Order: sequence, then C-alpha cells, then structure tokens
Amino acid sequence: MRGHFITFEGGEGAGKSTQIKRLAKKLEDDGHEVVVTREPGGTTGAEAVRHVVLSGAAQPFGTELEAVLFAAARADNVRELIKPALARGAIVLCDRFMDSSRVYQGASGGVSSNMMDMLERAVTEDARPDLTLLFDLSPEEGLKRAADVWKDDGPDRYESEALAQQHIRRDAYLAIAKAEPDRCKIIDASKTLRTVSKQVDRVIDNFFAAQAVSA
Ligand code: Z5A
Repeated sequence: MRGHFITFEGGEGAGKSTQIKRLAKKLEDDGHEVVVTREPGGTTGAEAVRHVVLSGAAQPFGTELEAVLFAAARADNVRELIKPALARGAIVLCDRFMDSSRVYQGASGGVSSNMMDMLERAVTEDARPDLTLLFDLSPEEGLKRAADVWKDDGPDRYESEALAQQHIRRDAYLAIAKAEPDRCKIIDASKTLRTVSKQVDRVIDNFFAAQAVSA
C-alpha cells in the first residue's frame, strides 16, 4: 500500500503554511491519516540542519555545500518520516521539497545542474511527489506578507536576498510547472484566502478523482 505524497512550493510568504494547515484538518475530518512535514526540517536531525542553513552559518562555505546540507536534511526526512508514512497509506503534506532545491540552490544559487540532478536522484529516488501545488505570487507581495510574520527575528538567509533573486526563483518555479504539468499545478496565490482555498480544494479533489479512476 502506498499513500499520497503532496508537496507545496513557492516563494516567500506565498501562503503555503496557511493552506497546509487548513487542508490537513479538512482531510483528517474526512477520515484520512495526514502527516505534515516541512523542509528543511521534519525530523530532529533535519531541524538541526535547518538552523544551520537558515541562520546563514553555512553561507561562507558556498552554495554547493548548502545544497549538500539541504539534501542531507531531505534524506533524513524521507527516510525517517515520509517513506514510513507513505508505506502506511497516509497522505503526506510537505512544505517545500525537491523543487525548492532546484530553484534556490540551482536556478538562483548557481549550483550546476549536474550536481543538483545527482543530489536529487540520490535522495528522492523512491519518494517523488505525486502532486505539487505551486503557489505563484509576485516577490514584492510575498515579501510584504512574510515581513508581517518575521517579528523580532527578521528575515532569514534567503528572505534577505535582493528582489532580483526572488524574480529568478519565481520564473524558475514557473518553468518547472511548465515542464511537468501532470505533477505541478499552479495556484494563483495573489487572491484572497477564501479564493486560494477554493483553488487548492479543486486541485486536491481532481487529484483524488484521478487516483480513484486509475486504481
Ligand atoms: N530552501 C532552500 O533554499 N532549499 C531547499 O531545498 C529548501 C528550502 C527545502 C525555508 O523557509 C527557506 O529554505 C526558504 C527556501 C529555503 N526560503 N526562504 N525564505 P521557511 O520554511 O522559513 O519559510 P517559507 O517556506 O519561505 O514560508 P513562509 O515565508 O512562512 O511563507 P508561506 O508558508 O508560503 O506563507 P504563510 O506563512 O502561510 O503566509 C504568510 C503570511 O501571509 C501570513 O501572515 C498569512 O496569514 C498571510 N496570507 C496567507 N495567505 C494569504 C492570502 N491569500 N492573502 C493575504 N494574506 C495571506
């Protein structure tokens, strides 16, 4: 038995966490086992790596090393949390996954596609997302929303980068969605909370309907 692996991607402040929380409750109310996780993080080891990469402590060692650290955190999350949950038949909702590495370390970080492909294959070989919701929002609006939740902590290593970098990431996400239209569905995250929720529910309903047909 295999469950369903659904990832949520997008730039800063796009509304992923808000929608994951809402959707998890809805699916649980419908009787599903739901496992929510995030990247970098999700397990004790991966949360430790999260602190290192998001504080900027690894930045002086270069983007290649950061890519390796994100991959190491992902390997732990996949092995300890995601694969066991999928094997039980659970629905796994993951806040960021492999596309974040493609976009942040690859497209905007300048790590070679050879190295990114190698890391992705090594870590996600038998745990590929069945569905990815891409929350598309202008970086200007996303950073405005994210700033509301920074409070005293301030921006992290990626949020503090120049707006031009954030535009490169948005374009890279849209290119991934174009290249993999079966897996990736674009959500217009600029809409109201209510409208975004409706878009998310429609994508999820279509996904489960398609799964039921192919079962
Ligand atoms: N990273 C990487 O470089 N490589 C990798 O492989 C991975 C990650 C996995 C993790 O950040 C960072 O790690 C990330 C990339 C890098 N870069 N950054 N920054 P994180 O986990 O700390 O944060 P995030 O993933 O960027 O999430 P976020 O900024 O918290 O955004 P969000 O989860 O998409 O949004 P939210 O928290 O749900 O909403 C933000 C605010 O907007 C909040 O006040 C909401 O109430 C509000 N909101 C939500 N929806 C709406 C709508 N529709 N209208 C108006 N306001 C809204």
